[in-house]
Amino acid sequence: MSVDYSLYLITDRYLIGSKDFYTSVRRALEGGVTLLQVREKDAASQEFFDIGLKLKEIAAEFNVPLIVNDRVDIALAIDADGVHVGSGDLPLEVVRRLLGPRKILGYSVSNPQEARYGERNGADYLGAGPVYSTGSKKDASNPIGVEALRTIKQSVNIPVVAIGGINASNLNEVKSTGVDGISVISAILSRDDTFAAARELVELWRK
Ligand code: TZP
Ligand code: MG
Repeated sequence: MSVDYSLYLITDRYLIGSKDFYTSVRRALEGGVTLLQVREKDAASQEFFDIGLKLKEIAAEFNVPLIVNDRVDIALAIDADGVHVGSGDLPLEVVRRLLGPRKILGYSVSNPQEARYGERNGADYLGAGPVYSTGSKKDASNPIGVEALRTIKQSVNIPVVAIGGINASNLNEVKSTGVDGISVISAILSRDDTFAAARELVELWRK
């Protein structure tokens, strides 16, 4: 499956404020989001399943793949397009075995060693960061910066998506590292108009 990583939206239902969660995500997809991840850290299984199923239906209307954060069981239960894991989750090769060869498998990295580990152990793409400081991940490590991002990109042959504090004002700097896309939470979901936010990012990315 060929995947467009250019604008990868990750959900956080707490960032929506008074907006409707599904409407906000739908508007962002209309604005040009190319890949969607359901990441709902403290959701119980039933709630995660319900949110995932609904988002999968919405994403499918736009032909956008849906990736599930951490939870292989939820991904299988809703027949999602893939799973994204980090070093504290199930080992990559185990996730790959559970998912089968055709699903998309993403892995979080913050240095070239982890990137090469991910590439060797079955990841289809890497999420690299946090590039800048972020308020959207409670246990985020220190920002790695754009030069480290460039080094990570150069150390592997699979797609690399930058994550962490990315917005319209630093997108060009991120893009200059050669990465395959940007992954954002707050730059879209904390905005009142998620359509306009996504559109602006996609237009800047394509420039
Ligand atoms: N992983 C590394 S940084 C981050 C995650 C999930 C949060 C990104 O959110 P934002 O709001 O785009 O900085
Ligand atoms: Mg995880």
